[in-house]
Amino acid sequence: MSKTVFVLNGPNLNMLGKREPGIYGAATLKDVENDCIAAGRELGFTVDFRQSNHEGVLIDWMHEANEKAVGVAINAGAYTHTSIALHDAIKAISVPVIELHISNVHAREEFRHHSMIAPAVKGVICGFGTASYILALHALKSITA
Ligand code: CA2
Repeated sequence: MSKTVFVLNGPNLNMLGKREPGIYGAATLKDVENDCIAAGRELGFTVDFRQSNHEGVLIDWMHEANEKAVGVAINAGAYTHTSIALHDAIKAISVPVIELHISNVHAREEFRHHSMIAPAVKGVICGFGTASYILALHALKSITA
């Protein structure tokens, strides 16, 4: 039986493929969702893929994941760099969380070098374009029974 994983996306990721293709690529968030669903199927996961521009919604989804999912992959967008509340939500749940980024945040502006959520997650994947999502699913597979 397949296990559910949540793939969560934070602010502005609904713009993927519509602006800044030089940084984030040409794929839309719908393309990424379809790729995650297909990769998830191969790995034995049912992927529940969501995006919100609102911090509190992402926190509610973390709590929901704790009840419904075996793990979470999150691209928290700019909340990565600011959100103590998201850090606390990740600490408050018992399922593993993988932080992911499309771009290599360490090769970009200084303010993107620090992640508020990195100390709370199991591991971080960044810089592989939208393939970072697929790599995060593989990471979840490797750490869930
Ligand atoms: O590289 C990533 O995945 C980021 O999480 C993307 C965030 C950025 O704030 C992080 O530092 C790194 C930004 C997401 C906004 O996505 C857009 C996509 C297309 C056009 C405009 C924004």
